[in-house]
Amino acid sequence: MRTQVGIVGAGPAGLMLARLLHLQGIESIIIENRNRDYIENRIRAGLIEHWAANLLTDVGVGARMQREGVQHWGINIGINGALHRIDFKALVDKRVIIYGQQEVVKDLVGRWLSDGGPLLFEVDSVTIHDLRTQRPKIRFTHQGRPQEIDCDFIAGCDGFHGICRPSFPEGILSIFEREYPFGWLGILSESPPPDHELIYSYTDRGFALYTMRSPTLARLYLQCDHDEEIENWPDARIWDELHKRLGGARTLQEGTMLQKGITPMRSFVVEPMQYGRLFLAGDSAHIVPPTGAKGMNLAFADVMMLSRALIAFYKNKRNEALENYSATCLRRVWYAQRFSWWMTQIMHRFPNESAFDRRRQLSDLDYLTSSRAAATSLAEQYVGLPPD
Ligand code: FAS
Ligand code: PHB
Repeated sequence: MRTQVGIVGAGPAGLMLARLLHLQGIESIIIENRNRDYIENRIRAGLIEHWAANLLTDVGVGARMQREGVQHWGINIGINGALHRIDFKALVDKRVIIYGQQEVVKDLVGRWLSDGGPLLFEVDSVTIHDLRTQRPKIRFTHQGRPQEIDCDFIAGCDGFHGICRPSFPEGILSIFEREYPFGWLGILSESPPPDHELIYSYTDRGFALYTMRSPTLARLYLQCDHDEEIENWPDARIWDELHKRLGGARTLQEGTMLQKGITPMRSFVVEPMQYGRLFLAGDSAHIVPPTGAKGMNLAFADVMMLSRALIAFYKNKRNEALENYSATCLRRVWYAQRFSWWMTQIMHRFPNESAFDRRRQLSDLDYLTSSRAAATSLAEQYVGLPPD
């Protein structure tokens, strides 16, 4: 097969890139190693930044999000049961939208296939080649037959566990990472969330996040040990801890648990994000702890930059934006890394914290919830800065 851009991975990054290029008449082929049902039902992020929500609408896949998504003009910070609202409307006049990542993926896949876009599901043994030539290649098997995509560029949108990042030759990549001494136990429950907006709750017992997918579908997270086993958390224990970490601020209704799982917490960045004609975007190049809700939004920002660079190449034969892709993306990536690290360290209990750390953290939370300047800084970063 021959195309202009070969895209490995049908997550938010790969699907949005294909859409942005399609709108400019640039061809691409997407290959995905899972089946359609799996990627359209994989529970992950749920919060869309202001500019990213506008982007989904601008590229013509935002109608269902507008109908079924929930606009939020603020969040609540809980400190041992005392709630403090951060008013996005008053501080930055922007909103975020709560709409499941799997719904975004469903909308992007639906539009791509209805436009006749090539997307091969359940591919296997994917390898990439000739990255430093003008005609890189993607080799894989599909329905048991060996296949090859001959293209001008490869977009590595295959996530943290993909094959594109590991395809960089030895010694090219610098890795920056930080593991956190805790994880998140997340549940999806058929019950109303305790508040119509998110509650980030700091308590002496540890962090909890009360978010939702709809007014009747709660998405609830608990800070747990990083090596915790889900078997140690029967539903009753999860509910008991969720009640306790709400600290009486709101009433929490229990419901049927549809899904529960534990996510490790890490910060991870590789530099550079390109090698020859291979360009990484999204989780294949960087991971943020979900406390700042930046994961999916950062993937969209990367492919905004990459699509602009590819459009400049194909439309105006300009190479600069492609050459500067990595540097351009990494400035924003490190902004998101800094914010996500900061939200994580201000909201969680750390196992080896000193008494001084404890007091300093409580004073941090006090300053955040009583200073307009601090709240504005949080609001500006949380709703997301549009990709420049
Ligand atoms: P993705 O991982 O979404 O997509 C990569 C795609 O490539 C996948 O479909 C994968 O199947 C495919 N692929 C992998 N290897 C391949 C190969 N060799 N060949 C072909 N295809 C291949 N963010 C939040 O903000 N809030 C959250 O609550 C949150 N929860 C998360 C929970 C989990 C368990 C995980 C892993 C992430 C979570 N995130 C969350 C972050 C998440 O939203 C990511 O940032 C987002 O999915 C990144 O999108 P992509 O870069 O497109 O990668
Ligand atoms: C979610 O709704 O899943 C969500 C929201 C905000 C976060 C993390 C997860 O910070």
